[in-house]
Amino acid sequence: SRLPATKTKPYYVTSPIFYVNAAPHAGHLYTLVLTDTLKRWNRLLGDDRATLLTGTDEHGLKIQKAAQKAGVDVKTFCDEHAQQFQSLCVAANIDYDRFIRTTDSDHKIAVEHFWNELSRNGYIYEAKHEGWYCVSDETFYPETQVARVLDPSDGVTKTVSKETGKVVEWTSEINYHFKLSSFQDKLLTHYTSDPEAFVPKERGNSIIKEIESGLKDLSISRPSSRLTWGIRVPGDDTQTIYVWLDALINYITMAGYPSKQCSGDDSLWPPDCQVIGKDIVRFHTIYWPAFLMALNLPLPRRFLTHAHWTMNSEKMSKSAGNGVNPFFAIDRFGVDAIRFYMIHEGGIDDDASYDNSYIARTYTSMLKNQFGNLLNRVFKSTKINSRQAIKLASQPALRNDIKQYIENPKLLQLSQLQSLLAETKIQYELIQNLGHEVQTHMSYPNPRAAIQAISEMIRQTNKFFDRAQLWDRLYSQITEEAVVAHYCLFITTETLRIISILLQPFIPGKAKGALNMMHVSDSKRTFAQTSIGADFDYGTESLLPGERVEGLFPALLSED
Ligand code: ME8
Repeated sequence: SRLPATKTKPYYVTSPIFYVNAAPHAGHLYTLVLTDTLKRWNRLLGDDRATLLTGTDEHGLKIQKAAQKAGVDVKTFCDEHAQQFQSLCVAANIDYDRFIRTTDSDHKIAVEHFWNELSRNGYIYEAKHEGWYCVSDETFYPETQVARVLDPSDGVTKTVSKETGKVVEWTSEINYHFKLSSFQDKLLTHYTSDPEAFVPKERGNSIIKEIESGLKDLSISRPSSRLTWGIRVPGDDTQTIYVWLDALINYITMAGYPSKQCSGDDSLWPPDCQVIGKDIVRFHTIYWPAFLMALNLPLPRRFLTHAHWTMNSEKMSKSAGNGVNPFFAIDRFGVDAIRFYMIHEGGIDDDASYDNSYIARTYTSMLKNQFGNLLNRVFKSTKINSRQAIKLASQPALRNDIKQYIENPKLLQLSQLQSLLAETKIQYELIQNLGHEVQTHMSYPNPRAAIQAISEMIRQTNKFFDRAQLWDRLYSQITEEAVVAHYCLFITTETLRIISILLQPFIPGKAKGALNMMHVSDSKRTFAQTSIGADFDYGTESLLPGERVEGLFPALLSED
């Protein structure tokens, strides 16, 4: 069955697929949350087919050795760890369309086909390969990129990668090579003609330099005697496919490769954005596009590369053993508090230091005290009937009055009302522009700037609302005062409605709670409703005296 014809292909975003050699930590959660926010944002824009792929990277020496060390059969070992990453997606509210595992059978078919095509197009040859192999990084390093260091823990001198500090071992073997060197010029042309490919741009510069300094052919298989855990080279059982070639192909397995067409408007391929950490940029922006070019397949449109979370100035990692357990963090602070913190404070350009007390502070000061309180004051108050203000604003009479006052402020006798109306006008313009501003950041994409713009709006609206002193004015005997106060209240309810719609991709649970609290109908929660006056059918009556309500943002038990 063919998909219905549409003008554009579905938005497609991918996360890296995670190695299953250890349990997930907060750094993995970050990558997932960024990816999820992008997918949800595109759904919000109205792309019902926006798709997110995540999963696990299960083959290779690193996993084979980890399973051996654990004394477990490799597939059982993978099943257990893959399950943990899948559970993390559920706990973190990651709206994935498929959780792919490189041990899935359709992926194996895709990898074998891909290999055969590379070979048919003349890009694979057999040769002796010598070099420093790093199991931890699953990569060969040239002599210039390794160093001898003394390990103080056992007094032994070891050879390590200069880039990652991980131990390497000298390896000499016959294996298959990919003609990466043939793609040097094509890659350079591609990146110079598409400067938007790297986000942030600066991260592209070092890759471009690396390409310019010359690309060597790439070893893409290992003897099956050493590497048993992987996909065999088609037609040569003695060799197993290099784990990075195998892993990268997962992104196109999802698009139905090889049985489905991988170009054109009906195709999921290529990805609109691939989210990756800064440690895996080379694999994704040199090797991967070269493999795709060798098959004349469309290239990923953009790479969002992010920096790392650190603990005590060191990268949070499985091997350093300083990884924050993301399940504990979610349990302790709530999933949306973590998502909010990570997007708000997480490093795209520079590393960010993970800090529990800061999670609590961001949640309490911004979500609970500013956003939550304002929601309560407007929609759960005995003094304010937001429903009535919204109804009034839907009628021409109030709008005509306001229009007159704006055109001729002198009509307002009270000077305080003149200044309140002037401030309301500023608030109107800010909120009317917010959707566009957030969209600009998200299309770059820069989720951090997007959420910070929303936070800034929340801060601004609190100040505006405090100064407005509405509860004294809504019931004023002076008609003009009541009119301005109702309009001002309407602009506040609109602000909260629009902010809550825009927050859905970032903190889906709490944003939904906020929209429910203001009685916004389910069908009016998309980007199309983020302009003032797009919805007049929401709002709440005032509470009865003594009526109590559950807050949307409960206090945290402890704040350290
Ligand atoms: O690299 N802060 O898997 P992986 C932020 N299987 N992000 C972090 C991080 C930290 N402290 N630590 C790790 C792999 N990450 C390969 C990918 S894709 C075809 C294959 C990020 O489990 C890291 O940057 O080691 C990477 O993007 C992701 O977690 C998965 O890391």
